[in-house]
Amino acid sequence: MDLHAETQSILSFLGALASDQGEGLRVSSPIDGARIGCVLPDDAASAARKAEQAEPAFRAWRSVPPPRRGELVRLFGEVVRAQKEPLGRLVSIETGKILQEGLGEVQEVIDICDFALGLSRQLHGLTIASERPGHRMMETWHPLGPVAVITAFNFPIAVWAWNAALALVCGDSVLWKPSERTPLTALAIQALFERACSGHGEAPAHLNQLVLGGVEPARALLDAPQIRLVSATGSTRMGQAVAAQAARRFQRTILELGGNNAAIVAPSADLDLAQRAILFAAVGTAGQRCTTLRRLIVHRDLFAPLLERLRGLFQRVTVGNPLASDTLVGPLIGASAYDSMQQALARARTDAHWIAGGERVLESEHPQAFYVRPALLAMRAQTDIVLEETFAPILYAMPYDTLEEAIALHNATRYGLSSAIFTNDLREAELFLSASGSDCGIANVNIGTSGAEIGGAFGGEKDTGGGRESGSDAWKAYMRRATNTINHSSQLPLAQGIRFDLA
Ligand code: UN1
Repeated sequence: MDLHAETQSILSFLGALASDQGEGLRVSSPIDGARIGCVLPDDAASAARKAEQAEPAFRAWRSVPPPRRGELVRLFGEVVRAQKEPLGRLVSIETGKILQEGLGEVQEVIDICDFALGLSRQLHGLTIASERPGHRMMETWHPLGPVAVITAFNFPIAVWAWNAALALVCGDSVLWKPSERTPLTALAIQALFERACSGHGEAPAHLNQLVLGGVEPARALLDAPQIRLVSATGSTRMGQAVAAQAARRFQRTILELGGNNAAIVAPSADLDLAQRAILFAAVGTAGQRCTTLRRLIVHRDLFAPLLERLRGLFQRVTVGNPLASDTLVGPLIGASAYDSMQQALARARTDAHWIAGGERVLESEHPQAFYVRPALLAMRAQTDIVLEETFAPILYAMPYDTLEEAIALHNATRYGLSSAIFTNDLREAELFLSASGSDCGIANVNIGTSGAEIGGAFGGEKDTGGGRESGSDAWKAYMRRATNTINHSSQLPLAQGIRFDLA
């Protein structure tokens, strides 16, 4: 079966009808570049209309008790669980990530639904000691309003789910603008969500709406007065535009932007473990995760032997059709990703001792697709190109002599998403995790930079945008906090001891 036929049959099996409308936004698979569907994009007017519809949906949903809201997320998680296989395949076809990772992404959706279900009974506020006799203080968390979620091609459903599962149990309605490259998985998810809604009974119409297309409908969404929170994943440039636009209405933002993640390999590291972790983090998803490992800072004594090992692994890794079970690296998302990779490699050439890999493969078989062998570069120093994020499988390696120097190199980028140290030395590990260690939102020991679990707060500092999604207390961004003071006495003492008595 060709990819168009397979895509359409998965979509109709999942209940997403009319997913090839013949005109509008053309969707192609990075596997072979061929068309797999066509969807009608929203324009500014239809995006604004959907934002208006999100308001009554919010008003109805906010009065449904949180555990009942959790029940909807549970039902949705069940539907997704039952369709893990076809959904995972669809993710693979539309993004080019290998099937294992497509299935992993669906699992991430299921996991966050489980998390959000539990959370729906734990939207806890505080009680606070009052300075006044006969008074009590407390915090109450209330639903916030319609939430706009803008997601990127590389995690076409998981990142929406991190946001939507939380927003829904918090009592918000959701408007989802997926990447222009991955509207089909979004249509499939929307169909499954509608199915869960119809089994629930209290879910209002327009609780989660899709807004398809590019910059125009996204801008219109941000302009809509109904939107109270914008959660956006993508480039730092996009995040700056979103933040500036949102600031005009004081809309909250959760920004999950670029990363230039590094790992330090210290002298006591378990190299067998480290090399496996490094390989997955650097070449998994063809280097197209925001958590991808892009810089390796290796103790000088290990530099040559570790790089030799990695060079062998990079050479051996199977690049090809992401649906084949032995493939570890699928295609890049498209021509511009390939061009950026080649430009970065050309710029890095003069700064490198040597470069292995980086070349295009399978070009004659798939002239419209962009498969590359992951590139490993032994650098003379951490030069300008190393400090840039290139969304492709390029790993730059630099030697270091002291851990202080390694941490300085590590923190020298404008980004601050994910980081790791490989060491069996407790002092080194703790220093890396301390206030004077990694400056990232995620800091790991003896695992790679990618593949975070949903239970932790996900996001990073500096030009990564500062947002936190997914686990821990990230839910608080999707609610508004009210501080309540209750006087249960018959006196009226004022705070700060102020006296304000009529003579
Ligand atoms: C992303 O690349 O935008 O930690 C998200 C990870 C995944 C999520 C990545 N769980 O690599």
